[in-house]
Amino acid sequence: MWGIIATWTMSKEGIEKAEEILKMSGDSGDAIEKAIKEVEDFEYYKSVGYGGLPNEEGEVELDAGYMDGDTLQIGAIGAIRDFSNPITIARRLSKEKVNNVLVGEGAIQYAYQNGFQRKNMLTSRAKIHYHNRLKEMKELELKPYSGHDTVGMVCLDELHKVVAATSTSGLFMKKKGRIGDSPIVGSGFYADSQIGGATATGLGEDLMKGCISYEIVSLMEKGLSPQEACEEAVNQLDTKLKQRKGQSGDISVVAMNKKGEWGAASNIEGFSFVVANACHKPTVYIVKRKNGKCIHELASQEWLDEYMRKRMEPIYKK
Ligand code: SD4
Repeated sequence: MWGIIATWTMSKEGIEKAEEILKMSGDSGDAIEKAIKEVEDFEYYKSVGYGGLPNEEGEVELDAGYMDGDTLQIGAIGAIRDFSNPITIARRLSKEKVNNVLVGEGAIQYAYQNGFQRKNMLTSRAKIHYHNRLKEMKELELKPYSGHDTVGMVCLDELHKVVAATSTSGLFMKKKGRIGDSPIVGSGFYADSQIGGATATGLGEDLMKGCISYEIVSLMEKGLSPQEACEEAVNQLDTKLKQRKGQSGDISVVAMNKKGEWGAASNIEGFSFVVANACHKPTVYIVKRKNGKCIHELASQEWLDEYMRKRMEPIYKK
């Protein structure tokens, strides 16, 4: 049995690439890296890799994390600039004995010394978004923190290895050096091949308060199904945050257990995810909330076409 689940519709093409590897009995680490690279390289996705939106200072700073559920090795980078595939660097770091999590200049130096591909990740399209946002902020006093979708995936291969990984440009207009949950093990991602894995997307500052990916894996270990674990973890954190500070940021998660069963939950409307396994071709679902429960609605072709049209529509300087 193999399987892979990922946050957001933008993962679909990557999941199709991963499927090719997994159905040939390939390694889950290779499959997840391939899938995430596909998202990182597509310039119209403005929250991951090339084309990602910049920080307050107009620089693209990227975060990524990777965990091998067999060995529990982790690798992560935060606020790296000018390298094309953060996920590949994070995965490489997971093979080191120490120094597994590197940020800023240290991450850049490591990538440079190890021959990773350099690339200016700021596209002209992202520059226009930045320019427009600065203008809107002056005119309307908009909050900078909106417009963000992190790619996070959990993958199981036929040798029963579970891995989890993330890649993101984080929040648009974030402070220089800010990192969210995505490169933080336990918050943005977690994998244990004896149980399963989970990954999160949403407001990193809030996701970290619940160490939500670890929490989901822990709930699965106690016997909950991935769907039950995802819903329980999202609802608990959402309730706790509302009680303690009056509001909760966006919290969306996906998980897969060692049997290939999967789950997805969110405290917002419109969170989409992609899932595939041996009997299920890569399919996009949208999470809807009904009476406190999450249901998964199949995304129609019309919905998918509109998603892509919106991502690729021309933008103009205001
Ligand atoms: C972050 N969690 O940097 C990321 C952003 C994200 O959907 O996932 N957005 O806080």
